[in-house]
Amino acid sequence: MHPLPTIISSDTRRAQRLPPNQVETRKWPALHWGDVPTFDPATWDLTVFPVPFVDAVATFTWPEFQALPRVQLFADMHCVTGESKLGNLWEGVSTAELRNRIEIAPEAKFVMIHCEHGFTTNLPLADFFDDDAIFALGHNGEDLAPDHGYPVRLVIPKLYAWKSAKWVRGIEFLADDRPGFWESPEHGGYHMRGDPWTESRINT
Ligand SMILES: Nc1nc2c(c(=O)[nH]1)N[C@H]1C(S)=C(S)[C@@H](COP(=O)(O)O)O[C@H]1N2
Ligand SMILES: [Mo]
Repeated sequence: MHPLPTIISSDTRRAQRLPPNQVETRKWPALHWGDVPTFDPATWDLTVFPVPFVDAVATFTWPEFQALPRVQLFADMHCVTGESKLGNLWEGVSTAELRNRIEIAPEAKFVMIHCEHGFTTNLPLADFFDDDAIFALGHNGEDLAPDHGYPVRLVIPKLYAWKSAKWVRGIEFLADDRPGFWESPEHGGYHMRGDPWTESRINT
């Protein structure tokens, strides 16, 4: 076995690793809305919405997704409620790997991530394709636990952790930004981008 290529998230090289008003936690609390979904490898798929910004349907079955090339990612994680978990070693598929396999129209500027049970989150395309953005399948040497997103979650280290959507099933490219679950006014109006370093917690 060759060792996996390793990505070091640039935020882990900061002299001060904790963004403003965050405290470090060594535990790993599971935080989410709704129930932990059950995973059925026979019916699971990850679908890239085909229209209007991707020209062909791209659907990955569980065996297909598992066969994609893997990377390791060393990254910190910051929950908007104030806890940060530093120094995670994730294993997964970089979002760049997805970009290499689909044709995305230049009009696409945002993505909506669709998860089990209807959870969604939106993010700018540049953040989705950042060099430390991955679909994680493992954490610190083990498969993800069900309550942390098994089988596949997004990890976007530079944004608050609600953008690191668990149980991902669909990717929708958008020309115009649209609020996801927590970003919607009825669920608190969390920030459309959510940068922890500028404390972009709520849309103002
Ligand atoms: N599908 C889904 N993903 C989600 C959430 C959720 O409610 N549903 N919550 C987010 C929030 S608010 C946080 S802080 C992180 C927490 O990740 P963890 O439970 O692995 O610590 O997951 C994010 N991903
Ligand atoms: Mo969170």
